Amino acid sequence: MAFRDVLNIEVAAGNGGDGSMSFHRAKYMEKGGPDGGHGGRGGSIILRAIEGVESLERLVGRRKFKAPNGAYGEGRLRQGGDGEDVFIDVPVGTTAFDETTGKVIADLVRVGQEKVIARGGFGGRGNSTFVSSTRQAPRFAELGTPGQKRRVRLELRLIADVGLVGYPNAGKSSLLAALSRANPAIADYPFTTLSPILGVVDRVDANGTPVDERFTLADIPGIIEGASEGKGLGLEFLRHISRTRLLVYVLDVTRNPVEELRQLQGELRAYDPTLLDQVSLIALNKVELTDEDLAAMVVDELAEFGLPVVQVSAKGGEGLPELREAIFQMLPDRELWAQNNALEIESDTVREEPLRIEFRIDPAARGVGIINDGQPERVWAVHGGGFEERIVRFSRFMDEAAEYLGNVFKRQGLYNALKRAGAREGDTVEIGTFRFEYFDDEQQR
Ligand SMILES: Nc1nc2c(ncn2[C@@H]2O[C@H](COP(=O)(O)OP(=O)(O)OP(=O)(O)O)[C@@H](O)[C@H]2O)c(=O)[nH]1
Ligand SMILES: [Mg+2]
Repeated sequence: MAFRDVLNIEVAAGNGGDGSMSFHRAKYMEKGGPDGGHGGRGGSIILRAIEGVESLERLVGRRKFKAPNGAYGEGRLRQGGDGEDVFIDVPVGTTAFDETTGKVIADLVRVGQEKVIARGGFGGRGNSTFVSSTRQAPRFAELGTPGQKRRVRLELRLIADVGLVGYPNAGKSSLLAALSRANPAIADYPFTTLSPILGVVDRVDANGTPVDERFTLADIPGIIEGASEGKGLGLEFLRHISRTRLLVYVLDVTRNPVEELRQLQGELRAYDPTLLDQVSLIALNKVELTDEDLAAMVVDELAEFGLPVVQVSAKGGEGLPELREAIFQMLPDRELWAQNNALEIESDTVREEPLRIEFRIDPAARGVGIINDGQPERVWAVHGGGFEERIVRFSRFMDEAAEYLGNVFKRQGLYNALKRAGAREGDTVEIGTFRFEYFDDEQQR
């Protein structure tokens, strides 16, 4: 299966279970107290970062994910069980976008990091909750809320410190192999490398003993002219160097390095101009194939790019310690870089819409519960403030829950707001698909 670093999936969290409307029953007792339990939470869908560069497709395995619903509450105050969360394992370096809004909803940069991408619904409260001094036997319960549903686009970008870029056959994989313990395929034909490969490079002191300092190096398929327009394999893989902190341009000294670098930078710029802002250096490879004077001439010509040039031979080992050391010295600090380059991630918390009251006059003279003598109906439509969400949770028990909801709305200042807006006795209040009569009493102040 081909390496995939982009994958679209659909996720649906579980719904919250409904609260139970139940009354205790016992022998010789006609009707006991309310004993409806709460519904359970719906399961959430959670992305989890695991180690290694793996094809998203193979890891994720499928395209649709559904977490179980929370169970209904039951009589005898039995609470419904929660739906279990569903984990989707993805390689570290995976970013998730909401396909509809385009916003980043998760950016997993550490192994083990988790992020909820679809939140399970809340369970409803059972009728036992709604008992009060004036309401001994509530004949209503709260419904659960729906789980979040989303289309999500996953994108994998390697979390590497340094990226190797260059045309096919320049010797990128050879350099990776020479600098690290990675063992990439190396061959004398273009596009030997088909998917990104990571290696770890240790810093060594003058005696060749490793000191406790290292960077990760990413090798990607060769980039050819037209890559930014989708030619070759390059474009697909450019995203993997978008989060490296340093780029190494690998050039073959025996080809035309100046021209190649110009084209290469052109491709990078066309794909993402910020790639050229990365700290960079040039590894002029295969120098053992040319004489020193010729190599020196090429180095002079490359001066126009204003980048340090290190002459190396991945095959012969020449210049490799210098290249390694140059990278260590130029590599921007990780923490600082992360601070400056963090993605803005959509907040988890659902922001409540502000309360908005709209007035309109309906031609049909149908009041709520009253006949208003053929007069046009005055309607106050309530949006936001969480009122629609709340009323929906009692939709199956509207008549029974009306008084309770009325009190809640009053406490939350809805009637005062309506009054300030100009509502009069007998007007209609509309919340979502529900309508009731506005009732002005002094206590509503
Ligand atoms: N003479 C010489 N040959 C080299 C050197 N480095 C790499 N090569 C050869 O160049 C060819 C291509 O090397 P790779 O490392 O596969 O090149 P690459 O840039 O990874 O190529 P793609 O993966 O196709 O983009 C192979 O035959 C290598 O043996 C070098 O320093 N000197
Ligand atoms: Mg290669």
